[in-house]
Parts: sequence; structure tokens; C-alpha cells
Amino acid sequence: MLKSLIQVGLLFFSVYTVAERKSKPNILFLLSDDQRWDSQGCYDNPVVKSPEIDRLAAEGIRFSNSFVTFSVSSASRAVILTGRYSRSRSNGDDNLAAIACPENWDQTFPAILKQNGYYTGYIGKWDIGVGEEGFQYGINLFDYWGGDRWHGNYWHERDCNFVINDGTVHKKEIFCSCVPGKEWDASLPRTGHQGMKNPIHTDTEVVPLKVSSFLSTRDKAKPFFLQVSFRSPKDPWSDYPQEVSDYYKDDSVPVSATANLQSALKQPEFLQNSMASDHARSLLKTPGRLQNEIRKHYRLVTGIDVAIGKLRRILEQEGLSENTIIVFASDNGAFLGEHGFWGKWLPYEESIRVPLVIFDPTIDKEKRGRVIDEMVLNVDYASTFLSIAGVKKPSYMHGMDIRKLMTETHVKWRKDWYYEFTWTAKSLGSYVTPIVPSEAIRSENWKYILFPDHQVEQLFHLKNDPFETDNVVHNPKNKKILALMRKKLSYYRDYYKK
Ligand SMILES: [Ca+2]
Ligand SMILES: [Zn+2]
Repeated sequence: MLKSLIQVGLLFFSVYTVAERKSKPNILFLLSDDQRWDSQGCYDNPVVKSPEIDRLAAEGIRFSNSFVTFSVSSASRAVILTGRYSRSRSNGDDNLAAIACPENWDQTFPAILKQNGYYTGYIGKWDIGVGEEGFQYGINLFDYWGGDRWHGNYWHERDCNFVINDGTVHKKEIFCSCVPGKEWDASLPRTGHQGMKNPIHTDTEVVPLKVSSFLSTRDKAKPFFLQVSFRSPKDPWSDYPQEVSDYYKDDSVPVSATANLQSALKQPEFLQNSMASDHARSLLKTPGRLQNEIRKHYRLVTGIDVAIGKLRRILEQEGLSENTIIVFASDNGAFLGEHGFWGKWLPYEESIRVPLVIFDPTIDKEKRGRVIDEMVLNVDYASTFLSIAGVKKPSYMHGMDIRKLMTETHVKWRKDWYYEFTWTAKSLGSYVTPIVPSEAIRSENWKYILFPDHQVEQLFHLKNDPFETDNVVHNPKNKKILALMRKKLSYYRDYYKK
């Protein structure tokens, strides 16, 4: 009896592993650029129309507390790629993507997925590493390469290399060959439609075209991983697609309680004079201007949404919708005038908090359609992708496996985490105002911020003060929590250096 049970067990075991190997899920990772968490309907935005993301959240899982550990494109993308804190390789100033370099490319998650039988592809903004060397790095890392130069273009001509190249043979020639324009830096590929002959739009039209190209040229015997890095909704915000140009025209757009000059004047002087304030101040001075800018930004968000709808239909047509996990996130947030700030970089919520929606058709139906409140980070994505592929997380990766939260109950999870921003923008030259470096500890209830160059500390009680308006660092009542936060910061700073 026992013997036959063991035999049956063994039989089941071997059948299971073969079936599992055959049906490893595909992963479609959609990464938007500079999109804060609350710019979509499913995150309670009262204005933005985002039916496709909302549906993805309703059919999948939405994460209400999702953050980035380093809030700027290049660094966040390198953190995602390596699953490591930036500090582990660099103190920052010149090469933001120093943790992702050719010497450790085989330690990144796409390389590991490839080693484990995945066919891999990349489409859109890359922005990791410096110049041609950085592109070369991406080209070597993926089977299909559709990465674009710099931030990528909003508008392309129909016969542009980026649009027509299939991403498998002439990988180096795939970059946009559209004529540079005048309004944007002329040394970069043109963004915007002015002066172009027959343009199409990057995110709503090019992305589905490129994804179809990837799907038709891939090795169909293998499961795939495809990362799509959207151009939207990063500035310039005037370049939204024509098909959404009428959206939000007549909508009243609410702005945050701290998007005003009074809040701006409350900030320490070094922050008021930093790059984060340059643009916001001028917008806040004229009523209505900020709302108009936000309308354009929201059109770009809806442009992505339209593209996601097209992608889901393509997956359905290809018979891939039941075995393809879709992950939607953003590389960093964006201020919309809060505290008089613009851009990102600083450790306030608007800058570090991003959307995360995971649609996983392979998990039980009753586990879907949920909201998960645990704090998840961009440094977790690499470990999570490997977990989906059934690959053990290497010890050098700092992140946690988000999929555990999706499939298991009572998961032991982080209660706080470390934020780092070591870059000053000095490498961009003297024409930009510097960015102020910062570090922070973000817990469920508190945020502690250190501006190391100025030795200025801030402490916010997030539960009572979600808009971070009342710095209680000097309140004697908070002595204990302040001491704890200082200790945590110095611990994490050293820990991630290794
Ligand atoms: Ca970005
Ligand atoms: Zn182009």
C-alpha cells in the first residue's frame, strides 16, 4: 500500500514538473515614465479615463502602496533590472545606472530568464548607461531589441527605423531616424509632430505594432518575457495623441491641497532653489495654468490606456491571454505643483509613489480582483519576475517576491524601507539648477528624511499628515521614533553598500 502510494506520488510529481515546464507563463512588463500612483481611475482619480487599467486591476491585483527606491528614470530602471539598490555599486553622481553595467549583465533578471529558457524582448525608452555603450548593453541583453534612444520619441514617421525594424536582425539600426525638430533639443530625435510628414504616435500606435512584431518573430517553443517602456506620460506634455485631444477640456481638474505658493514658501530655502521648484513656481502664480498642464498630462495617461487595450486584444488573438502575466508600473512619480515642486527626485509621496497592477490569469480566480496594501518596491520586480518563471532569487538581489503576497496568506513582509537619491545633476552641466540629494525611511505610519548635504532632517506622521505639511522632527514627543529612524537609516545605508 505504502509502496504504491509512493509510486503514485512519484508519478504525479514527474507529470506535474513536465506540465509546469511546458506551461511557464509569459510575462509582459509595461513600464510608464513619470507616472504617479493616483493618475488613474482605479486609484481613485476623479477625472482620468483609464478603462483598460481599471479592468486590469478588476481582473488582477492592485497594489495601493507601491514605491520606487530612487526616483529618477535612469536609476530606477537600473534598480529594476538588477534587483539591487543603487548604493550597492555607486555613490552616484555621474553614472546613475552604475549598478547595471556590462561587468554584471549576466546577473540581471533578463539574463537569468534567458538562461532559464525564456525568449526576451525590450521595446521603448532604455535610458540605462551612458550613450552608445548603454545601448550596446541593452542590445546584448535581449533576444529582441526595440529599445529607443534617450527618452524615445512621442511621434514617429511611418517609415522611421524604430517603426519598421523587426528587432531581431538589425538591432543596432532600430533607433529612431526621424529628423530632429526645433522646439526640443535639436541634438535629440524629434519629439512632437510639427514639421513631420506623416507621423504616427509612439504609445498608442507604435507600441502595439512593435509588440506584434515581437510576438511574430519570437521563438514560439519558449515562454517569453517582454518589457515595454512607454514614452508617456513624461513631459513634454503637449505631445499627447490626437485621438484623446478633446479629453478633459471641460473637466474641472482638482489640484492637491499643497499645490500653492503658501506651501511652496514653507519649504527650506535650499529646496525652494532646487531644480524641483523651477517650473512649478511659475505655474502656481497664474490660476488655471496648472490645471491646463494637468489636463495634457492626463491625456498622455489615457494614451497609454488605449495602447494597453490594443495589447490585450493582440494577446487574445494570438491565444496568449490565459498564460501571459501583465505587470503595469511606472519608473517614478511626478509632482503636480505640491509644495511648489515639479519633476520628481525628492522623497515626498508624489515623487516616490507609483501605480502597480498585476494581472495574473494563472492564479485562482478568488485571489484576483483584490487590493494589496503591503509596501512593495521597484527593487522587488526582478525577484518577482524570477519567481513567476520558477527561478530561485540570487542572494545578491535585495528585493522581495511580490508574488508571495498574491498567492499566499500571512506573508512576512517589510514594515519600512530605505529611499536613496544620490544624484545632483551636476553631470548635466551648469545650465540646470542642482537637484538636492536625499535619503529617507518610509514606514507604514512615518517618514523620516535626511538631506545629507544640508544636514536637515524632516519627520512626518503619514497617518495624521498624509500631505507631509507638518515637520514634527523637533517635537520632543517624537524623540524615540526619531532615534529609531536615524538608526534605521544608517543601518540600511551600510547594508545596501555591500
Ligand atoms: Ca521617469
Ligand atoms: Zn522615429
